[in-house]
Amino acid sequence: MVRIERNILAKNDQFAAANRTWLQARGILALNLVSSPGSGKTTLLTRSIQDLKGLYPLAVIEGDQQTSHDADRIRATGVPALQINTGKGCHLDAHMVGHAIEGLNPSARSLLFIENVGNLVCPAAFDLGEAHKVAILSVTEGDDKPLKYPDMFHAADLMILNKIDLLPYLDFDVDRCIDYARRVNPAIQVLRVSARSGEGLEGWYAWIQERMPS
Ligand SMILES: Nc1nc2c(ncn2[C@@H]2O[C@H](COP(=O)(O)OP(=O)(O)OP(=O)(O)O)[C@@H](O)[C@H]2O)c(=O)[nH]1
Ligand SMILES: [Mg+2]
Repeated sequence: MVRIERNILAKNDQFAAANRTWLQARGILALNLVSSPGSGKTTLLTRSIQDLKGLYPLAVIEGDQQTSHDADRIRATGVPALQINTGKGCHLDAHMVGHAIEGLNPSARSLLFIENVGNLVCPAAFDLGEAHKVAILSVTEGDDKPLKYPDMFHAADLMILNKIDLLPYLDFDVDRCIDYARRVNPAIQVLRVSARSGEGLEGWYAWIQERMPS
């Protein structure tokens, strides 16, 4: 079993390297959004698209086991989106994403968002060729998640704490959560946002702007 897993990941890494080379050659910033189901990835994306679409060309790859609900939500903003249905699969892999990139053909110097399947486990292991994994954790999920699912927070360069508008109704301890995240990944950056109210989103946009190829 260990050997099969190694073979699958090695194959995935080859496809991921090809995706990364293609994206970097065109100055495209690809961000892989990972989280448990319902943390607010699509809500954050639709809001970000509205605020950023005057600044950069944008495109979105949506991963879900079933339905095209999320791609439909993105297309309603006027930005091209391609839905990948993974069926029984619990994550996107680099081969699927390579085909999606071919289909979308994002323009040079654009921002490409990849919304992974909602799952805090499997997507951590699969490089898609992105520049960064961004972990979204909503405050309704509990502050101990970085310790319970360390691979995901170890793999991410940024943790976005979403739904902070709900903090007054919860016992979520923001400082404790950040401490747990830094225990598994001392370098992780943290932003506190509400995709609903827009609070904190300027920090997210600045984080993106700093990473856009010039
Ligand atoms: N109060 C509040 N609700 C939010 C916020 N962001 C998202 N939601 C709500 O959370 C629910 C799930 O949001 P989605 O954006 O669909 O979450 P998702 O991570 O894309 O979900 P999957 O794609 O199924 O994994 C929706 O009812 C959103 O309206 C927020 O900042 N505050
Ligand atoms: Mg979604």
